Amino acid sequence: GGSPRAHSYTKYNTWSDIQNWMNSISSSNPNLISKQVIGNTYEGRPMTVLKLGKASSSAKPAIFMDCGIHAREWISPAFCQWFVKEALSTYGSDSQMTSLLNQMDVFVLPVFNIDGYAYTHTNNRMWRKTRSSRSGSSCVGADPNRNFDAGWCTLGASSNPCSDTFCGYSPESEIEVKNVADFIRRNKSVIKAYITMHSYSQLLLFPYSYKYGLAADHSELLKVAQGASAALQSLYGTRYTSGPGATTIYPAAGGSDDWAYDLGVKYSYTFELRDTGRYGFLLPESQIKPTCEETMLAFKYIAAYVQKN
Ligand code: ING
Ligand code: ZN
Repeated sequence: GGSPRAHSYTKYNTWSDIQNWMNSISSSNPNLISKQVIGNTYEGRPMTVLKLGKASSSAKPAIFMDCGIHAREWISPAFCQWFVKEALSTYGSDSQMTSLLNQMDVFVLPVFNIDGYAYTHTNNRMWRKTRSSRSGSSCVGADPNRNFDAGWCTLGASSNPCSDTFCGYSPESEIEVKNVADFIRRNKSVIKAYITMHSYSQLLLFPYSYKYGLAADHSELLKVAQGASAALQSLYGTRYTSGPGATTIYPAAGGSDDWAYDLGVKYSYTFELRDTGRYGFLLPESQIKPTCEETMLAFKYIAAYVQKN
């Protein structure tokens, strides 16, 4: 075949385009990226984590970020792609990015719920859940952000397999959730921050969502979230609200940020990216660039804080 067309960071790419992009970007930047498959999805697609960071002789602390837990939130995987591009293109010129990747690793899972993401491109643009099925139910999928082992299915989740917030048949019943949870457990000693990208609502959430009680680190988590939101707002004036999930959006058990926090990953955040509902999940491609640019500032604010703490 001929040479591949350049990857577009200002379009909503298909899973196949994202896969090709991961292969080419990692083989072109071997000094800063390595690629690992952490398991396969229900339908057999490889869940690929990109590890960004300068190789080091000693173990480096790390940040884990995932995008695309929910299939229809297309701006989220677009951000993970943008982040990888920005990290590579500013390493060596931007002092913060250089220092971050020298001292820490950033694990990026560009698409968590790949089967669901593919389904939104081919069948149903508004699909949210995984694509798993079981005999005994004609309804497909569980909500991966209700399937983590954090107050599982006690609040703001449904035990009805046909619901969009179905918590699954047991914690980590969804293989995608199990693969990510296993990866984070395996790397628990180095992972200092967990960041997960959703849309929409313009919120920066932190634990807890599965209960109303405040996290032990509440005031620090709030302070960092407010600093990150201010950094984000400084670029285009986009306003974010920060707070614990249960009172800022709604109570919901089984979420990934609560699970990571209770595992011991202190800096655990859920972003709800643009917008506030005008376009909702159908955010136009013209907003990918400004959304990603402003979100980079918030990410970098959190990363700088984690790096020095
Ligand atoms: N919102 C999240 C959801 O899963 C959330 C909100 C965050 C719930 C953290 C639980 C924990 O419903 C979207 N848009 O998916
Ligand atoms: Zn979501």
